[in-house]
Amino acid sequence: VEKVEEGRIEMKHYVAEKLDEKERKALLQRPVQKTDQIMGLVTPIVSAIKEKGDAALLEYTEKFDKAKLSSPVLRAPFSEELMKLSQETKEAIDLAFENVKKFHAAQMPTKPLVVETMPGIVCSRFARPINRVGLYIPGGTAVLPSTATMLGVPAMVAGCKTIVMASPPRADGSLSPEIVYVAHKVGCEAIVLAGGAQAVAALAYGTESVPKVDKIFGPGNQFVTAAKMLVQNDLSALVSIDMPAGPSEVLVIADENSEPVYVASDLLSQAEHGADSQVILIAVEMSESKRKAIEDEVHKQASGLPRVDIIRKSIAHSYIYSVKDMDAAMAFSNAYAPEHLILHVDNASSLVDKVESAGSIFVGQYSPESCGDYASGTNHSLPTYGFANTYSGVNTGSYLKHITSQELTRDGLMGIGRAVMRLADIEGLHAHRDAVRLRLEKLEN
Ligand code: HSO
Ligand code: ZN
Repeated sequence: VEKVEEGRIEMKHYVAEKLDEKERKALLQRPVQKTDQIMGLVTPIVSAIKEKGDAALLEYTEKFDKAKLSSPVLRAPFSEELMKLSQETKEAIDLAFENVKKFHAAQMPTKPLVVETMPGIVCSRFARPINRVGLYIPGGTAVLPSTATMLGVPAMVAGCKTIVMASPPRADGSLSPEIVYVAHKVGCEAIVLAGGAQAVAALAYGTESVPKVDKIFGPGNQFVTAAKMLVQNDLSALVSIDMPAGPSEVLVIADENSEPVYVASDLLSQAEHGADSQVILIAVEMSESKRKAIEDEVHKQASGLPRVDIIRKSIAHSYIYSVKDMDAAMAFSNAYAPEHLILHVDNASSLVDKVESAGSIFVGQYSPESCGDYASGTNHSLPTYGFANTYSGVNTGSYLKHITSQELTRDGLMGIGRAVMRLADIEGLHAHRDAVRLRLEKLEN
């Protein structure tokens, strides 16, 4: 690890060959989240909403967001007044909306899956929308209307009947007009003017004015995440969540031919999200001078950004990792399972087949993460913290459930009957066996 100049914004540097197995493993670990402490703070908030409904919700919004509201909910139709936007903003949102809609509509299963497993036995599977969904749109250090599009469009495309959004209001009680405009476009029926654990609890249990939902989506800080986990575990809420969410992250793979200006800008666009974000650069067979050029760019670009203070903190637990070849880079990336993977190398598309775990991939130097974050069509709600090894990002399927069905003919039952009776006997479940036996006996007569 090199010495850091005073004030310089610099990532740590490790060389694969100089690390032992234990040190390499440690690099795969995300900065630790203090979940116990957070749970202790969130539990009473969730209980208060469950017990006192709107009154508690209004109280927390006044306490945490400094907004004194008369009602915690905005109901559709939303007035024009609430979604006043410049033409340029409107056009940008509309363009993003259409791309996200195109890509997510194409994910909709078109027809039931039907398979005849044996003569006279037909199994099928078809999708139905989740009835009521709640979408959490973060406020905090950055308001993210793009998240309203990413969560709202697939809900609309999937055909969810009730779409409810929740987002913390500004101190004057208003919401960003971009969020209201997207809510209007997706056919959202109510917007809860609340944030944090209290908003999640209101969606999970419902209150006098907040409609209860069946599934809660959306990123958020540690309080939002803790509340989602808590309500998911409360069987009385009967609510599920999209995925466990952690701090945002990116892993960039670059080599001697990569453009330092682009590489640095991609690292920084993730680093500016939050102090807890992590950005990693895998340098493949890279000369020291190329690496220095990227480091210089990181410092130079970061110094001119309004969120430089956040970046200083996230860069402090970010690093460059030098490896000898592309196989080593891909192996590390697959083990880390990044939320975003950016391939800044020639022939980037030929590497896609080698990716085993990642939330979303950005292929080649003209595919910055920003495009996926806002407008290319893919979803930006992605698994973090290594959960990309088992979870998919939010997609149209996240708003659907699948029902299976089977229909047996008389011949079908005769063909399968002996096996079913035998298996029921093995389990000692005679009612199961007899449900087949009694039918077969009748058929034989
Ligand atoms: N990169 C974020 C999504 C986002 N970026 C929203 C800008 N706005 C998800 O990790
Ligand atoms: Zn982003």
